Amino acid sequence: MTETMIDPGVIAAGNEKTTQGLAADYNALGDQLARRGLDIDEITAKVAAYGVAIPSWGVGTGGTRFARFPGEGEPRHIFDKLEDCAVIHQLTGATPTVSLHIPWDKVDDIGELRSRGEALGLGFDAMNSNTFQDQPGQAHSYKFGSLTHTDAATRQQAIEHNLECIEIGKELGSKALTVWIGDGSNFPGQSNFAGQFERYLTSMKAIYAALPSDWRLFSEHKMYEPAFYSTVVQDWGTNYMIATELGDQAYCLVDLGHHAPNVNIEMIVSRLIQFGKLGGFHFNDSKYGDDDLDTAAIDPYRLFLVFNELVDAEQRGVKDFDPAHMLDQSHNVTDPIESLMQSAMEVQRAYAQALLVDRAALAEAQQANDALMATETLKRAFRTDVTPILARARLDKGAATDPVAAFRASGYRRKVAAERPAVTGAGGGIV
Ligand SMILES: [Mn+2]
Repeated sequence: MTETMIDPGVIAAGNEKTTQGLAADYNALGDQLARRGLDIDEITAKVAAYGVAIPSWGVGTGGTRFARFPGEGEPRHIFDKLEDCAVIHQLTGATPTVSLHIPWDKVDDIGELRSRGEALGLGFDAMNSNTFQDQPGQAHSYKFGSLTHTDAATRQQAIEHNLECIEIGKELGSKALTVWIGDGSNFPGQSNFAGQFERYLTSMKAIYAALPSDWRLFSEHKMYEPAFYSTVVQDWGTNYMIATELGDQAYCLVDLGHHAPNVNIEMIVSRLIQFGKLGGFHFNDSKYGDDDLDTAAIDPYRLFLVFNELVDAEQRGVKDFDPAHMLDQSHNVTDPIESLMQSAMEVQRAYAQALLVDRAALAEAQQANDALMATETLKRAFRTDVTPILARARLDKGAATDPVAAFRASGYRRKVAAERPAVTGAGGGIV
């Protein structure tokens, strides 16, 4: 029996108020989709089965390099974070797993962490290592790099940290390690590009060699920051070279915020699918750069276009196609629980919309070079309001039809604010 963080009575009372309206909206949408040859219940079942992982660091307020303004009742440690993640999953039914970050989430008793996850109905997704900041008592500093550092002992320390992440993950039932490094340079001439990348590959090969046979290794690219002149793993091309160089268990992770403005991310996704190297996603959004804003806050159409590629691959039956889906965003002015719930639902929305694309009509328009009809075919799916499908999927699994309203009605934030004294400097941040 899963331990619930929110009184199921609060959820039931909220759902009760929306049941009638939802039934009417769902039936109307069902009729509309039936005229397009689509079975609404099949789409609802697919959406209900969809899950996106919550990053443990996302439930705390992020902050920028200028300041961090903590919210009330912030989690003090991983056990508090798990409870917040359980709230998100209970209310949305869409986030069954948590992605941990080591050392921020390090505990003495890993077995206790695993059982706590089980009690809350949560599994553990990809492990994330951290060699972009120094930890207290660390022998060698990462100021000038980690896996690519010019000093062999520093590289070895970074490798060993990643091996430790794998060991912890094995005990938790995780099946993947995500490696993102901040290594790069701030001045032209500071680093030898080829030598630095060679050291990266050698270090990553040592990590890859320790990977259990049923695990995947994800390398995550990011254009810039904290290095402001050059970054070692700067784009998907370099990332693809890494995954190819390492072997079959190595894949590329696409963080939507880690590209230059206007880059065609959906096309990158397609390329990686075509060559069997798409490992997974960190979903978020941005106006100018990085992962600072909530998923679909700025460009929901781009998120839809990414999902259009994923559904296309799914429906074509691409072999071994199983990308990991995770959120990774920084919350500075909202309640992180509310933002993460909203974002999980936005990802589900993009998936549902992509399922509505008339693929036969699209293929026909493409074949006939009918650019207008091709693009309108996508727009037609994107413009369809799938809200009743998402709400119905939640209702069917006992989650909330309106998660944010249920969260506010539950008084959870007030309750944890009283229980959790404010902490500073704990594991929030941007990865
Ligand atoms: Mn990321």
